[in-house]
Amino acid sequence: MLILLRQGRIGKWFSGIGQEAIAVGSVLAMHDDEYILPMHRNLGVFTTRDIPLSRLMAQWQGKASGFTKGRDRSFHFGTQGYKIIGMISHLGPQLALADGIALADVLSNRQKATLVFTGEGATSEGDFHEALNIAAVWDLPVIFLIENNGYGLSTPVNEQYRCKNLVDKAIGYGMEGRQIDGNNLLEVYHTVSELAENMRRDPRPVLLECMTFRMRGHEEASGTKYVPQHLFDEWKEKDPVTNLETFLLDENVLRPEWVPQMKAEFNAMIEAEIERVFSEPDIVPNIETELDDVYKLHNLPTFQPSNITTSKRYIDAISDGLRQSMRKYRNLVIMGQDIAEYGGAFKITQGFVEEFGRGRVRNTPICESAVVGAAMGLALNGYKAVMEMQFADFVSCGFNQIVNNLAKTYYRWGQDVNVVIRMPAGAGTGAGPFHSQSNEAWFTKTPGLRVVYPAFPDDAKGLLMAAIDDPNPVIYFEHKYLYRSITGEVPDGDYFVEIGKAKIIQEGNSASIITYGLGVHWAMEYAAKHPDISIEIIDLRSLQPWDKEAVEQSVKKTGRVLILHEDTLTSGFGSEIAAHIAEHCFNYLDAPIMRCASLDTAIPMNKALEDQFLAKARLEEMMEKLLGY
Ligand SMILES: Cc1ncc(C[n+]2csc(CCOP(=O)(O)OP(=O)(O)O)c2C)c(N)n1
Ligand SMILES: [Mg+2]
Repeated sequence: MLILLRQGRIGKWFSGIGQEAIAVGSVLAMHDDEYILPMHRNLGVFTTRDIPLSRLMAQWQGKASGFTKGRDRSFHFGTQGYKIIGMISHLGPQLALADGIALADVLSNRQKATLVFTGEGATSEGDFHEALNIAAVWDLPVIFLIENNGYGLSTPVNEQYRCKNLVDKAIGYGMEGRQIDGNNLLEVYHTVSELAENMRRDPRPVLLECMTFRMRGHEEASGTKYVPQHLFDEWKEKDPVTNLETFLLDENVLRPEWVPQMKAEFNAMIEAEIERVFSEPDIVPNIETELDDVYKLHNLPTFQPSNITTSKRYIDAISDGLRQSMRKYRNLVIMGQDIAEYGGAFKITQGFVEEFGRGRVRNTPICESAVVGAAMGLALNGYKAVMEMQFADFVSCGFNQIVNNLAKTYYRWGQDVNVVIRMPAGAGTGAGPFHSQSNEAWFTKTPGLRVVYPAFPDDAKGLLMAAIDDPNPVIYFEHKYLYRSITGEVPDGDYFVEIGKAKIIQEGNSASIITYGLGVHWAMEYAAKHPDISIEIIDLRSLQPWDKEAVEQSVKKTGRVLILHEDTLTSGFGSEIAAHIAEHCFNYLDAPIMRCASLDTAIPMNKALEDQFLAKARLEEMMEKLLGY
């Protein structure tokens, strides 16, 4: 790779020179069907799992025969065939995926261990803490392997952490820790073998700190000026490859004359594989292919909605959808804070532990990021996962895992991630800035996520069951104010509502109100108060994808449109709808497109302030403007 770099034939390269024994030794110690989650310096993981060099090279060069159709770089890919789950750039998020993978193994009694890598630098990320803590609390068979190579880019360990040894942190998590010589292949191999063997029978996590040194720059372009020369001199003596070679020669395992011959054979093989890739034609960009690969195609199961319906509150319909899904999919796990015996902050999972057990109904520590990560890990290893955010506001603590891992994985390497995040959202209860936000627009912006927002009990059940059935990640909004304030008939048994389809709540000719969530009920209240005006109300139900056709049809019929939502005005989802209508229905409009949204402030607690903040306060006035134009 260094030669190719000098020749200008490849781009960035993160060298693992000096650290080879860790990746190679640890992967050799794992069973072939156990998952490995490597980092950017771990070429040895991929070669030890026998991925053909040509395929790796194609991945690095962004060729079609790589693993990501040219969409992601170097080691940023996963492959179920080789049981390797690659990283995203953010480093730390890898660690929690291992938790979920291991959890799936434990729940299915598979007696497997999972190995995940991190550099010592990335141990400073909160992800490290959250992932180790969950693994400890849940007794997950994960080997958290730290490659301590002395530097994180230019930052030496004394500027990274203050403890003497990173392995000491194991004590704080209540797990076993080991520190070993990472430059000794046999020591790495034997340690990991012993640990994995033990953990398969007696599931629990271990922190393994492998001491090593980075003999090159962070990546080749970043140089090594910040590393004192004496460190290179000292560690050169401990080079894992030359030391292994000497050891094997001393032990008469290798004969001296074999060495040049073996090296020549490898060189020839490497060159042949590389040349094959360089002669592969480049990818020809095609917009359709790219857009088609953002979501996995999915058809709802065929089902006959039951004729028997039961009158249910919105909250009970959510509970019903969740319970029905738990019965239907034996591989569904739900996780969240206080959701087990306590039944969740809103009691949606009350009685679930009794029916489904603590394995599938899991209380979590307060660590949103790692729980989203674990949900993804479960999905990578054959499960479905639903995570309950205690309040939608707290999703900010799991944001990275959602927008970078859940959302992008299918596009990046074709792996679907069947995760639903339940989001108790919205205002009306005087709960203030951190318990009442409408944050759907944080997610509608991110390709790869589906976003749904039911306004009625039947849709709440149908969209939840559809979300759980769908292999794509779904952000499921549920409005807290609606929980106990509305009731409706809900079909018993399986019930699915297609994601992406709006519903006409009432037909009309004078104006359209396009809305969703609590806004639907504001619009209905307005229409009931003005029976003389012929209002059409469209409940979008889904925001990503959203039903453009239903909106266009309505606007073409009425010629006047108000977009109403509880979220704040600027860059709220209404902006997207308004832009679409302007572009596609301009000729049909008899008045400017209007938006009625909440004030561009944080949401205040005081009831009078909250009322003033909410879009509803301006609905009468906006409608008057629209109709009078
Ligand atoms: C969240 C995040 N912050 C910063 C970076 C930039 N970055 C990439 S690798 C790296 C150093 C990582 O150091 P370490 O974890 O010790 O791994 P090493 O490179 O030494 O193998 C940094 C700062 C990043 N990729 N992600
Ligand atoms: Mg490092």
